[in-house]
Amino acid sequence: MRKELETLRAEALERIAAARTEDELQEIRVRLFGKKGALTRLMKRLGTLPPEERPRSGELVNEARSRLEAVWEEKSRLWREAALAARLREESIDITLPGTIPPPGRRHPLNMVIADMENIFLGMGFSIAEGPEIETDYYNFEAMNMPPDHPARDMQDSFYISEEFLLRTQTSPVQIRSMEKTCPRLPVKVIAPGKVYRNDDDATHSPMFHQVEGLLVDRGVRMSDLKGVLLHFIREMFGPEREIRLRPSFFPFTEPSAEIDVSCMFCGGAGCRLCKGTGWIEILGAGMVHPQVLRMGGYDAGAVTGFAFGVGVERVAMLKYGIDDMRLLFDNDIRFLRQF
Ligand code: 2NL
Repeated sequence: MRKELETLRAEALERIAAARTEDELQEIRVRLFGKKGALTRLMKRLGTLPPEERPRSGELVNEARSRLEAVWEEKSRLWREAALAARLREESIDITLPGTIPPPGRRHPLNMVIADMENIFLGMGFSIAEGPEIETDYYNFEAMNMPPDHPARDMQDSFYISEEFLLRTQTSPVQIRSMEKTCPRLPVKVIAPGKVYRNDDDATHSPMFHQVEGLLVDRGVRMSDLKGVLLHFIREMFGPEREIRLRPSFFPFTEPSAEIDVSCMFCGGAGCRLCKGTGWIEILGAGMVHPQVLRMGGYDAGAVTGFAFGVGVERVAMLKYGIDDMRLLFDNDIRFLRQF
């Protein structure tokens, strides 16, 4: 038996040393130390030896077993370490390399135009007012001199949320709220930029668009003040050569009312495709605040007057940047937006 053990030990050491793959190494483990492995079988045979030989033989088998286990374990450990080292080498990164820098974002052209308008009116002493996009029927229509069933409501086909609430069709409710907040002090001098909503959707209308409205209420405000403020705005926006002209119009919330045209910024007024040969482009609606609207804002319409105007931001952006299709402003195509 001792001879057998010697041979087994020598062979096993050789096989461990010769093993080239993880599979081979695992197979050796099973064949040596497993339940039916060579060493286990020898151990079981100890019982068949004469009693006086058993202790010494047992010792020898155990000794061989721990030696072989140690050798096997050492080889296995070296392999595991080598495999780990290889993986670390492969996966290691150079943390001193510069990172990937995300391309910087930029302002949307509509927000650039809104910012321009804000700066122009801030320069004339106006404040910027904001308010909710979900409004009450009262602030959106009634306070603007459009009582229930007034036909002018049809011009602004609206998105109602309930009997009482709707998406605002203009930013005027913000200005009514400004009057309420400021009253009885003077002046009220605000612009209200923001999103507005109307139920139409085609090549030239989006159900959501942007508007900037302006309001000045004070003692002795006249139509000439409106003209001067809007002329300054237009020239800041479209260049010092621009002229404006006022045409009579109608809004329920202003009296008198006017459409304001700007001299064509493409042909300078000579007539071209953009201004349809007229030399003028419609750009704003405006007028003197209707006495009823002043009263709704808390003011004495006998003591104060005011002017108001509204301008579509999409329209201004299209004219300023020469965009011929409004939908481009809402598609969010980075190739388009990158140009501004
Ligand atoms: C347009 C142009 C306009 C107003 C808006 C306004 C606001 C108050 C009082 C009176 Cl608080 N008016 N805003 C005035 C004239 C025109 O927008 O084409 N709207 C349909």
